[in-house]
This record gives sequence, C-alpha cells and structure tokens, in this order.
Amino acid sequence: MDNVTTIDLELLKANAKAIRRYIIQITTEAGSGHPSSSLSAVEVVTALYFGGFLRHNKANPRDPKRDRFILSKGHAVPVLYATLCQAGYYTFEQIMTLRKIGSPFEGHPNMKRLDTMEASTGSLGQGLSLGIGHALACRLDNLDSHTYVMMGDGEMAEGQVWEAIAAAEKFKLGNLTAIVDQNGFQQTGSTTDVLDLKPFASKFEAFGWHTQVIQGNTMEAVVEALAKSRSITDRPTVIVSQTKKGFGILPILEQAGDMNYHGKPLSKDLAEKALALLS
Ligand SMILES: Cc1ncc(C[n+]2csc(CCOP(=O)(O)OP(=O)(O)O)c2C)c(N)n1
Ligand SMILES: [Mg+2]
Repeated sequence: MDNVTTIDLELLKANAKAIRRYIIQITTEAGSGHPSSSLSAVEVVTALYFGGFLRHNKANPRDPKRDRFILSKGHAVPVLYATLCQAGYYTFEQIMTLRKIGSPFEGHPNMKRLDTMEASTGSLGQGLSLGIGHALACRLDNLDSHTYVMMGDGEMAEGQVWEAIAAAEKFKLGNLTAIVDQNGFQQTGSTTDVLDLKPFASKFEAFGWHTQVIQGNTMEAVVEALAKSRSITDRPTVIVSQTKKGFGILPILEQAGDMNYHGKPLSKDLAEKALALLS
C-alpha cells in the first residue's frame, strides 16, 4: 500500500471526475440504472482502486493474493464498471453495453459473467456476510489480503447486516473494512423517513468495531480514513462515509426537483448538462 503522503490527490480527483463522466454516459445510453447511487460512492471506489488501498491484478483478476471489494449495494455497479474502465480493464465501448441484452455489464454485478466482480449482489443486505466469508478464508489460507464491503445507508435495514456485524467482531476480523455510503436516501425517500438507523458509528462501536465518520465526497478524508482502517488489525473497521446522492451533478438534481433521483438515468439533454458540469 502506498503511504498516504505519497498519494497524488490531484490524480485521484481527476480519475474521480472521469469516472463520474462514464457513469452518466453509460446509464443514459442504457436508458436505465442508478446514476445517483453510483455518484455518491465515487471518491471511495476511486481511492480504493487508484490510491493503492486495493491490491488488484489486471492480468489475473482472480489472483488469490488480491484484496477483495464487494459492492453490496449492487445497483450502484456503474461506479465499478466506470472505475474498471478508467483502470484499463475494459474499454469505453464495452461498458457502454450496460444493461443491453447479452452484455456481461448487467444492471447488478454478476461474478459469473465478469471475473472482476467479487460477488453477485443486488439483493441488498448480504454483502457483508460474503465479505466475512472472504476474510475468514484469507485468514485460513494465510493470505494477507484485505476485504472491503460497501453498503448503502438504506441497505443497513436489510437482510442479515446486523447479524454479520456481530459475527465479524466475534471472529476479530482485522482484515475486514465495511464502508457505509451514507447518502441520506434509499429507494422511496430519505432514510430518516423510511427507517432511521442513524447514528451508525455508535451502533457499530457497541458491536466492538473500530469506527470512523468522514465526509465521503472529499478525497483527502477518504484517503486518510482508508489508511487509518488498514492500520487497525485486531478488529473489523467501518468507515461511515457521509456523502450526497448524485454528488458532482447536484445542480441538475436540484433543477429536476429530486435530490434522490433513485434508479433513473438522466435524459440525453440533462446528461449533456451534467457532462458540462464535469468537464
Ligand atoms: C433485499 C432487497 N430489497 C429491496 C431492494 C430494492 N432496492 C434497490 S435499491 C434500494 C435502495 C437502497 O438504498 P441505499 O442502500 O441507501 O442505496 P443508495 O441507492 O442510496 O446508494 C432498494 C430498496 C433490493 N435490491 N434488495
Ligand atoms: Mg442511500
């Protein structure tokens, strides 16, 4: 892992901007998908792949020595396709087939179609359990690989998340980092209105986790938090990443009168305006 002081923040920010542009382009081309859910997560995913935090191997994506990244909020997979494109795994033409019949770039990650997908997710609330499996397996195999799992704040009310939180501490998984993308919204409205599980940090802490709360759309904060989390090796860590859904194109969402903008692509016209904002 790179030392934080050696990380080129400007380069990370440039990558983040390119990734945001891809997210807009591929979801508008698809005519469906979840751009706003993808955009809130850009800084974290960019820092993982380009900041030296996630050991990955383009020549052999399933290299056992890799670190693992599980996107538990699988509907945000455009952020992952865009990042992998920016990292040279896929061409722009390939990711532009998002959600088209026959394309392996499905609306949710499919590990059977793409060897870069760590897990097939989309049914929310399961990714942390999958991450625990990886973290335990790596420990058994004496691998120093680290496992990262990103969940949504709405997702925190789904599936077996809290059972997994308890289990990760029981197994003292110092090789596991959870990231909660706290963008304030879920499918049908604000998380406060639908089912409010905040504050997340004190709840994780009560389960014995190391916790950090950060501004997750600020690259400096993200890099610092990821570095800190890697220095904790005796228990699982969580980064509560406070973000904005649709970050990067908020004026467009404001204009549209919908700050959640869940599960819908921008029209061609709005996409052009969004790309101009991100130029
Ligand atoms: C088990 C399950 N229930 C419901 C859904 C439908 N669904 C898709 S996205 C979503 C909202 C998720 O909100 P959040 O986790 O906050 O992610 P965000 O889009 O805000 O990043 C829901 C309920 C699902 N995919 N899986
Ligand atoms: Mg959310």
